[in-house]
Amino acid sequence: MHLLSDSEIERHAYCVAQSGYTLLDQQISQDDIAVYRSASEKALAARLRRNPSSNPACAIDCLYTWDARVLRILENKNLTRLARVLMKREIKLFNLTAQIALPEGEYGTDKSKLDYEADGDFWHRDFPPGESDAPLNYLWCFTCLIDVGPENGATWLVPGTNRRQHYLSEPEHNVPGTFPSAIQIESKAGDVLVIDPTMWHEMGHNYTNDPRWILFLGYCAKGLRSQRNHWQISGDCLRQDFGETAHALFHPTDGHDDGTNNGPLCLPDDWQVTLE
Ligand SMILES: O=C(O)CCC(=O)C(=O)O
Repeated sequence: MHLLSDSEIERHAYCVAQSGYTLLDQQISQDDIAVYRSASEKALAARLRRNPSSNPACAIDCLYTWDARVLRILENKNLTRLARVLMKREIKLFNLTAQIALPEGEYGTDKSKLDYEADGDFWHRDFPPGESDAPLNYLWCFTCLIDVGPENGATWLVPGTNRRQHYLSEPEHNVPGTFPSAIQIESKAGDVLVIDPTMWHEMGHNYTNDPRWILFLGYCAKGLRSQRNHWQISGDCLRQDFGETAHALFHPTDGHDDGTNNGPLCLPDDWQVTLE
């Protein structure tokens, strides 16, 4: 991975602040793509065994439980530097997830035919936009594990909708239809699409026969609640191998009760969660 200069990081941060997104090319090696892909495949197979779903949008939390080597993405200094510049404070892990767009014919139904009140991953903001000059609280990094384009479910974005002063009357979440200025981001395996999750975005349709594989890495500012209690879920065994960065990103010392999502987790059968 090529370490970006401080001015390149500043330039990416500027794009996220102004447009809501940026694209960092070729951030991970072929080896890492293979590791993250195989962990995602294992997680997906287990998910489909337990819960055959008709929803083409499939997110499997805590991907590191399927292969500890997935934690290598946390060592990417370009991503952590960018997150710190945008949040202007210490950061921690929000979630590390296999973010999969299933082929709509094979496993799922056509996304456009889903009930939009169900969780179909239609247009949404993950959080309301903050004040325009406030540092970000959350940052999403989508690492492509396959070339991604309009045919296999590339992410759609509405640039600039992260900026509060730009909205007039707020559209409703998940309502079908599109935004006239929406764009779909094409990227190569190894590229990372970074977005401010307060912007309007949605997963595209996957018209191919293969799943679209993305590794989702979400950061939040320390002091906020992350999506899962990663410290507890990672367990003693995995924690022994944490490098300094993983330790800092998982550590629960900010006194908040992590786990904004208490829904069921898909973990390997023999996984031991350490309750503290
Ligand atoms: O998978 C995608 O393309 C979009 C994911 C998404 O909407 C989200 O993580 O909030």
